Amino acid sequence: MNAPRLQGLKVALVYPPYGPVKNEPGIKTVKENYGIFPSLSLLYVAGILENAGVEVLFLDSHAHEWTLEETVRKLKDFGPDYIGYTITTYLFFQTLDWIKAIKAQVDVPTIVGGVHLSIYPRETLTHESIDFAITGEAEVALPEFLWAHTQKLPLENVKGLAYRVGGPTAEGGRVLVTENADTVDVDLAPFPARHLLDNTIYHSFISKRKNFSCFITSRGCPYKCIFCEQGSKAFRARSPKNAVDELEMSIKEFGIHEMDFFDSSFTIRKERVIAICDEIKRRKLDVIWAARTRVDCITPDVLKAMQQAGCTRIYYGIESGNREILKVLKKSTSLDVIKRVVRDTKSAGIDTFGYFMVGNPYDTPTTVRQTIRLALDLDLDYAQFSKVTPMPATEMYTMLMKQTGRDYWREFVLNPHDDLVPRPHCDMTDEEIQRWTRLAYLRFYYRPSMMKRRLAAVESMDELVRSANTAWKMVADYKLGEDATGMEVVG
Ligand code: B12
Ligand code: SF4
Repeated sequence: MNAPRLQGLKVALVYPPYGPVKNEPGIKTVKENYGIFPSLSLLYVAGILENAGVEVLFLDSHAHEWTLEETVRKLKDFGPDYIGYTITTYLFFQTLDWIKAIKAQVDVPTIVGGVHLSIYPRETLTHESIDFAITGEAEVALPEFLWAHTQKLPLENVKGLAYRVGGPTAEGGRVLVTENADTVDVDLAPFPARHLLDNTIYHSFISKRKNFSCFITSRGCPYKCIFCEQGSKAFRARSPKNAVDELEMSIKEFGIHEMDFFDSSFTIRKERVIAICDEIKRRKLDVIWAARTRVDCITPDVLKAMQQAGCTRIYYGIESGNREILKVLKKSTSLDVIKRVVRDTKSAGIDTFGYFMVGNPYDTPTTVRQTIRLALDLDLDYAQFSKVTPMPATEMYTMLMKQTGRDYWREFVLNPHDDLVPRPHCDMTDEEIQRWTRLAYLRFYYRPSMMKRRLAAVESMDELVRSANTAWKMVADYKLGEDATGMEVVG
C-alpha cells in the first residue's frame, strides 16, 4: 500500500460515550442492555496509523465510562498531534459535544471519518471544531493526508479528504471535498489494532464467552434493500486465509473466544464461507461466533459448515411478516423461504435471531401484528424489533425527501438537534410505533416457552444477571394492560 512512513507522529483516537437519541431504532431498555462493543471502525483506523509508523492512543471512553475530564487528562498526558473520532449521522450531535469540549482543552487538529462523512462532508465541516474529514476508506487517504499536512504539501492532491479553506464557513470560508479515494484491496488492509484495547471488558447481551470482540470479513453488499446504505457500496470480500489469520491472531494474542461477525451478509459467496469454515476447523481455533445474513443466501451445506466451525447463532434480516411490505422493502424473499431457512438453521444446531422493523412504508397495526405473529410462529431463539429510521443515503430516505421536500439529516448536521425524522408513507405515529415495538418484545420474550428456553440456555451467573436485568426493566417500563393495540401482552 506504499504508505508514507510517519514515525514520530502521535494520534489519539477517542470513542466518546453515547446514549439513546430520538431517532434511535432500538427501544431504550434494549439499547441500554445491548452490551459493550469495541469500535471496529476506529480499531481499523488505529491499525492503519500504526502501520504507517504513528504512535496511537486509543481511548474507549464509552466502554470505560471515562468522563470528559478523565479523557482530557489522558489526552494531555499523551500529547497528540491530532485527535480522531468516528462519526455516525444519528449520534452526530452527541459526538460533536465531546469534540468541541475536547478541542477547547487540547487544541490540536481534529480528524473525523466514518460512513457519515461520505454522505455529509460539507455540512460536517461547517463545525469549526472539526478540521479534517476522511470521506471514504482510510487505508490510503489517512496516511497520505497526514504526510501532506505535516510536510505542508497541497491538500487538494489528497484523495478522499474534506477540509475548510479561508476560515470559518460562517465568515465566508469554504469546504473543499477532494475526489474519492481509490478502493482499498481488503486483503491488504491492516488488521484492527485490538492490542490497544482491554479486550476483557466487551460483551453483548447474549455473548457467552470472554473475551468477546467484533470482526468483519467483507465490505459492502450486492443487494439493494431500501432501508440500508450498504447496498450502495460494492461488495468486496477478504480471502479466507486473510480473515482467518486475523481470527487466529485474536485468539492467540488477545484471548478472544467469541466473535461477532458484522459482515452485512456473511454468506453471500457460498464457496468463500465454506473455505473460511474449513480453515477455522483446520487450524482448530477455539472460538464461537455469530454472523448476519439473508435467508436467501443460505443452504444446508453452508449451515453444516458454519456449525462445525463454531457458529452458534445466525442473525437474519426478516423485517416484516407482510408479503407486500417485503416487496416494498426490496427484500426479494418470501415468507416460505424465511420459514424453511429458520427451520433448517435450528436443525443444524445453530440459534436463530430475527431482525424485524416496525413503522415500514405502508405498515398499519394489521401488518405489524403479522410481523409479530411471524416472529412467534418462526420459533426464533431471539428477535430484535426496531423502529424504522430512514437513514441517509438509502432509498427509503429518498422516498421521504420526495414526500416532504426536506433533507432532514442535512438540516440535522448543519444545526444539530434531537428531533425525530419522520417515516415515509407510514400513517402510524411515533408513539404507536414505540408501543407496538415494546409489545412485540413482550409478546416474544415473555412467553412461558421462551422464558424456559432462556433459563435453560444461561451458561453463567453474569449472563443470568444481564438477562434478568433487561427483562425486569422491560416489564417495569411497560404499563401492562394499558396497551391500546388489542393484543394481550403475555401469550
Ligand atoms: C461494527 C459496527 C458497529 C459496532 C461497533 C462500532 C463500529 N463502528 O465499529 C456497534 C454495534 C457498537 C455499532 C454501533 C453503532 N452503529 Co454501527 N456499524 C458497524 C458496522 C456493521 C461495521 C463497521 C466497520 O468496522 N466496518 C469496516 C470498516 C473498515 O469500515 P468503516 O467502519 O466504514 O471505517 C472505514 C472508514 O469509514 C473510515 N473511518 C471510520 N471511522 C473513522 C475515523 C477516523 C478518524 C478516520 C480518519 C477514518 C474513519 O476508515 C475506516 C477504514 O477504512 C457498520 C456497517 C458497515 N458494514 O460498515 C455499522 C455502521 C457504521 N453503524 C451505524 C450506526 C448508525 C451505529 C449506531 C448509531 C447504532 C445505534 N443505533 O446505536 C451505533 C453508533 C456507535 C458509535 N458511537 O459509533 C451506521 C452508520 C450510518 C451513518 N450514516 O452514520 C452503519 C454504517 C450501519 C448502518 N448502515 O446503519 N456499530
Ligand atoms: S439490509 Fe443486508 S442485504 Fe439488504 S442491502 Fe443492507 S446489508 Fe445488503
